[in-house]
Amino acid sequence: LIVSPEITLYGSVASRTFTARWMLAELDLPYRLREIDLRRGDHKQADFLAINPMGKVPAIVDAGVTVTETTAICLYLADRYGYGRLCPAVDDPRRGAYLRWAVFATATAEPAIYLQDTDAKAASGRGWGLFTDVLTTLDGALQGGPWLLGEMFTAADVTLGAVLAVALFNRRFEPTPAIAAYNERVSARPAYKIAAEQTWPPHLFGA
Ligand SMILES: N[C@@H](CCC(=O)N[C@@H](CS)C(=O)NCC(=O)O)C(=O)O
Repeated sequence: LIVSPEITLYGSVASRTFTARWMLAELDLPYRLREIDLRRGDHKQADFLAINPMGKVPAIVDAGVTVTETTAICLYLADRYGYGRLCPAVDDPRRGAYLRWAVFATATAEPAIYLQDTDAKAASGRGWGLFTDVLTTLDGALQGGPWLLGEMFTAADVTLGAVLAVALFNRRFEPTPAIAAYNERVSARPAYKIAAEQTWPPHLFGA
């Protein structure tokens, strides 16, 4: 079944819209862009709040289906338009690792990297735990490669790759050699480069 996507991406420059754009570019999907200007406050206006009551970008609407949260957007697009690319099939044993790392990227790694809790007692009650545990976990997951599922590049690499790329660009943490090498590999992908240029246009942010 070949479907013709009718995707609208709600996004802004210099934002996590990067992740959605990267995924759309990996799948070579056409989409309409609705620019949500965060400085002007478009994201807190009623028309956008009707799409995402959090008032956050990115969001997509695909033929009437609304998806928010970068990881959900990546998983949705891979399932819907991957046709075997960018995600293992539901009965493939790699599906467990795929879902695990895709969710880990934004539910655990991202808050741990930005908050960097060091108090083990406090961290045990928090969903993201200790930063050092996250670093060890990611380092272990990236020992094989080139991607999280070995030779198969998936949407999980987009969600994790985007979190790591932005955090490393902003020098939020010192990467292990395996994390640094993975970051080099993801940033060399043509779709990553397209999304980076669209999200941080050189005329606004420099090359
Ligand atoms: N958990 C969300 C985070 C989205 C998010 O925080 N987006 C930021 C831009 S990078 C935003 O829209 N901030 C505007 C605001 O919260 O006022 C996701 O993964 O999509």
